Amino acid sequence: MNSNLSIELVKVTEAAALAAGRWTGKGNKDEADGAATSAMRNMFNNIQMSGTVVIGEGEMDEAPMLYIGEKLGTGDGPEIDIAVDPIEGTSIVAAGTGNALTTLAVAEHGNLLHAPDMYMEKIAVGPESAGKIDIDAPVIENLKAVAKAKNKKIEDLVVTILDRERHEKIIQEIRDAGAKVKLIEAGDVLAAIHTAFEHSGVDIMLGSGGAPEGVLAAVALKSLGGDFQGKLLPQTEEEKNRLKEMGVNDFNKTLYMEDIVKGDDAYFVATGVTDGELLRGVQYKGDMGITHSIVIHGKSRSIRYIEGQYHMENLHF
Ligand code: VTB
Repeated sequence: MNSNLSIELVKVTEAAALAAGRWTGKGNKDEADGAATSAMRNMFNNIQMSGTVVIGEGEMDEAPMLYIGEKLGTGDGPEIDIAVDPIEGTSIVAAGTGNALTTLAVAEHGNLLHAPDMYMEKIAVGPESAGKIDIDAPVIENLKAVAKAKNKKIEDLVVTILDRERHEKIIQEIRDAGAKVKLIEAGDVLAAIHTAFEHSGVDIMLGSGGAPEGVLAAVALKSLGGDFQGKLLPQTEEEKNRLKEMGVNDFNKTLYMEDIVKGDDAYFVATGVTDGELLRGVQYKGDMGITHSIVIHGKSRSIRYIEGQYHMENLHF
């Protein structure tokens, strides 16, 4: 993909963050999500590409914008598949707490898993532990492997996991092994990515979250040299039927990195909405809106941090 695409893509997440940031701390996650989605879609449509949403806000009949299958862009550029999460952590934005993002990933047509909106069991690690994890192994085995790869004691490992009742057993297993648990309220895309950044202090992410979020995290981690494995967890007959329609009959299949994102020509882009450990949130001052973004590109193994300074009156989304 043309590298000029990266700046076009960052404009998309910046616009979504500037729109969503107005809703920070207002207790209204739907308005925040709507504002981000609409800004994202408008900005996408300026890009010279023939894009298709493969992971979006829902099926065509469920979402008016950024639905799965929606065509984006001018239609006369490269064929690109797009995964979007206009706000990763709508509840965070509503509460005004930390680590909410606007995020997207793109890859050449056919290279992203079409993960339906259901749960996925996940394991994510940074580069040192890549190739050493196994989602099918007991928690203790993965902790031992990561501790060895990172030359740490198990007692010093930090494991992030969503703070949910469904994780009670696995949290106990982590604690029984002696490792530290870092509970998060929301946002497992960023939690997974943190494992690739030493300064986050996090070594591994475990537990289940959204399957679409799993694909976004996998794109980033692949480019960062980390590792990610997932398993779809259909909860109902309807979800099982969805998978059958998609040609997935073995629900228990382990999805490795290459099953989730093929090749390396993929971009992961995110802009902070609220302040976080990786990115600052949107700041408004006078007429100005200031954003902080990250662009990660697999092929060039590059990471760019971009600050955007906008005159809000010039933005039309
Ligand atoms: C998951 C997780 C996301 O929402 O989708 C979660 O992947 C919703 O899961 O990062 P629950 O049903 O457990 O609340 C996020 O945390 C935020 O979108």
